[in-house]
Amino acid sequence: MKKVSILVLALLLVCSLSSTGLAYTDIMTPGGELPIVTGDYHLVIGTPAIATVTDYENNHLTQYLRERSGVDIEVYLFDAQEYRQQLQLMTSAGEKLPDTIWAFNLTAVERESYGRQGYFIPLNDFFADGDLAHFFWDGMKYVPEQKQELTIKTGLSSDGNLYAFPFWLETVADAWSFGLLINNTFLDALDMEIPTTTEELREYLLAVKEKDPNGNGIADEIPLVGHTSWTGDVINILMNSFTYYPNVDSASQLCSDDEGNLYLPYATEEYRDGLRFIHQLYEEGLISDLSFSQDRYGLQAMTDLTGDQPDVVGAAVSHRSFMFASHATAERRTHYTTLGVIEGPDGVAFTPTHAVEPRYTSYITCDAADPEIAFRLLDMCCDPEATFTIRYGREGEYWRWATEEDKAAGAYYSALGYTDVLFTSNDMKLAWGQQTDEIWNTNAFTWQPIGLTALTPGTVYENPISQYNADDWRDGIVARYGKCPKILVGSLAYTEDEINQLGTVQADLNTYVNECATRFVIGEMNLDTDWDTFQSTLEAMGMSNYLATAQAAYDRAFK
Ligand SMILES: [Ca+2]
Repeated sequence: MKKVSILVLALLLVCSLSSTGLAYTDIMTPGGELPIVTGDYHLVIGTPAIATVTDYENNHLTQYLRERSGVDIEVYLFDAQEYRQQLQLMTSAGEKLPDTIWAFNLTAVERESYGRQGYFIPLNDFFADGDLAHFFWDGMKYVPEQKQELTIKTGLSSDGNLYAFPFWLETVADAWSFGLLINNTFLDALDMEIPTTTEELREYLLAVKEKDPNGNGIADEIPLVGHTSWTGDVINILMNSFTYYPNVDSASQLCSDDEGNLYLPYATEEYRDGLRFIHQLYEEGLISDLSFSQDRYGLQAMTDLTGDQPDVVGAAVSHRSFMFASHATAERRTHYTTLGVIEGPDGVAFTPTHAVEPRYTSYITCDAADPEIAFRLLDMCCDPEATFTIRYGREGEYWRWATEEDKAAGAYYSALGYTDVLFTSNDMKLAWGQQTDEIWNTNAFTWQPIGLTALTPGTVYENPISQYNADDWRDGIVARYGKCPKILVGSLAYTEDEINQLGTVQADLNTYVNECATRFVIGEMNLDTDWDTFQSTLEAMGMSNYLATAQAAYDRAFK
């Protein structure tokens, strides 16, 4: 501990030589005004070079940032893959760092380490200054109230410092994309309604198996199938009719009751009940074995059919876009209805989701001559015009402000209360992901909270399949939206001691649980005779200690 303190002190001394302190410079305008500077000012932004960006210097976004801020921005490119190691080498060699580093995916531990060593400066005071953080605080109106406080809190290191500038990227749909799509032509053939409970689902799947809903006289139907890619986990989806279980995008499998008492769902009897139900479906031949081995393309081969090929899939666990090569125009897209939640025998009806957290990937380094100006530049990125330009490219070509006509058409997610229409990129060509010198192909420094991304109009399509695709998916998302516990547990800031003590226990537990869950479902493990061994193995792996440590970290940050 003492050794660390001396190192920190030494580094702070090195850095303080190049710093002019917290004084505002004569050329900086008041917060919220643009440009940021009214005289010559040079500043270096370091960022990993994204392969699809053909030119950073003569890049529309670079020019835009320069013009709007008044800052003479130099882009220092790190290697696309090796940027973390590069930064490590630069710091250990005592090289001068860029003033600010953007789109750097560091872990919370790495972030804290650079912060504690003095390479990244704490930004708490900058955010406390409402002027400096003008666009940030103004943009908070697009963040749901219960998440506003978390914007900074979730990014705090265990020493209480915020070493990164938080940015949001949350669409309405992404966190609610996990669930079932059901074959409505089979429902019609079987004269059944859309199932809303686990028992109705089981009855439907049995009927698909036994009653030849595709009418070809062959028992070729596959009642329920998922895949091993994103959104394809059959057990995860069905479990949420018994106990809440977060999806794969969650920072951990930790759950919480309404008072902030954490628990691990796989240690509960409700979880065992869920496995019993899923095992029963499996035993009855209602869940395809392929669910546990095939990737998304395997499912696509089963559902993206044409011409005389009969439908075979009764229900799919997937994102709709993984079921078809082109989901907006696929011939069979209209055969599938996106479901909301399925209610279990005790009334549990959740959808697996995760706490969407801000991105903490932009830093101001100890070598920034005027951290306020670097901060103002990041703050400028929170302005909607800047954000849309970073995300889409130039206004008018790649995105535009909503017209009266767009507004009259109504908002796409009006059912969720997002009734305003602000902008659209519908029917505009996108630079995103392409080889481009228009943007930097990253969302890492955009302010796109859910309340901003939702402000788009509904679109009227000429192709009825495209219209069905847009409407059905939206209706499914709306039906799942918010069907989760009051508290979702996100990333926790562990202390260095806790990290050393925990080691890889979180990942190890998760791997072991996933493996056993599949084995319980397919009958390789028995829910009556092997359950206690399952629990005692989790215990031997360090489950209780992990939970207690997580609770302590949670309490420090949120209680
Ligand atoms: Ca058949």
